[in-house]
Amino acid sequence: MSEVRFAVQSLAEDAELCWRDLQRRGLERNIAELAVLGYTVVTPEQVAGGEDVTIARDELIALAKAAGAESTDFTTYEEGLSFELYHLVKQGRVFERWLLNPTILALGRYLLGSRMILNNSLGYVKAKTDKYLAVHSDSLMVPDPLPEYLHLVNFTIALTDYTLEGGCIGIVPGSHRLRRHPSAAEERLYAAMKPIECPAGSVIVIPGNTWHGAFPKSNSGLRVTLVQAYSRQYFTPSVTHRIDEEIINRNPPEFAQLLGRKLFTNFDEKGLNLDNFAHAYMSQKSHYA
Ligand SMILES: O=C(O)CCC(=O)C(=O)O
Ligand SMILES: [Fe+2]
Repeated sequence: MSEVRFAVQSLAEDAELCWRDLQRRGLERNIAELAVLGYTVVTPEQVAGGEDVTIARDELIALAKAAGAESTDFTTYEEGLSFELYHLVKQGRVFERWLLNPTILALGRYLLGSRMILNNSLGYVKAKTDKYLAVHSDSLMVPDPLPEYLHLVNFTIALTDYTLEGGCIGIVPGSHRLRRHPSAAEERLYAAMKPIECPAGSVIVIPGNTWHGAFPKSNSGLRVTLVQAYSRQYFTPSVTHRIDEEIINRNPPEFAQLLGRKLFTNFDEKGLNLDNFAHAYMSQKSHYA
């Protein structure tokens, strides 16, 4: 078992580390917006996705078409939700790279702790539609009152420009402070949604307590989105963590951790991995380091 450092011993160091990482990436405005507004938009310059914006966009369109999306006008099981693609992290190197985007990871670790795991790896391809996506919070299965700290955060990577006519996401600013899910009536409160217009390559950070939906899409063309949601390590992921070991092995150790390879839970008759177990006690090991 590795040396255990008690969380309180490394508190000052961890807090400094976290702050320096956020500062180095110019994310001070973003964390202030998260606190006050309940969401933030990270600029393409901060995200630095480069060519991976268009590569991922083209791959998602190709995957959607191959899956027959055109035959349903890019609609899916839920009104207002665009065609959905699942478990992208195992479907191409570009999605592996996005999983490790340093700006996303810095914000994720600040919001969810350094042991966070992947909760979802989704793609959306959206065509013209007159339907809204109902207002909701992504803290599925979490009962009211929602906790003040977050269980999960949705990082919505806009791979095409987000505009109101293009059916962008709408967010209800300040809704995170209510710490509850919308009621059935509030799910239709589209007038309270602020359209989140931003250029391709931006990342919209939507913490699990924040109410959001999406606008109808009146223009032609496709809106393309990669969603990476991360959660704290105790929260059951929506997408499976089963993935070829080859993919785990060709990536840095943080990839394995995001795919749940450092969890102490789900052990068998051989029992605990004590290195991983050391992180289970809140008195031991830090949140950030
Ligand atoms: O991209 C959208 O249209 C909204 C989807 C949504 O609610 C989500 O990703 O949680
Ligand atoms: Fe959502």
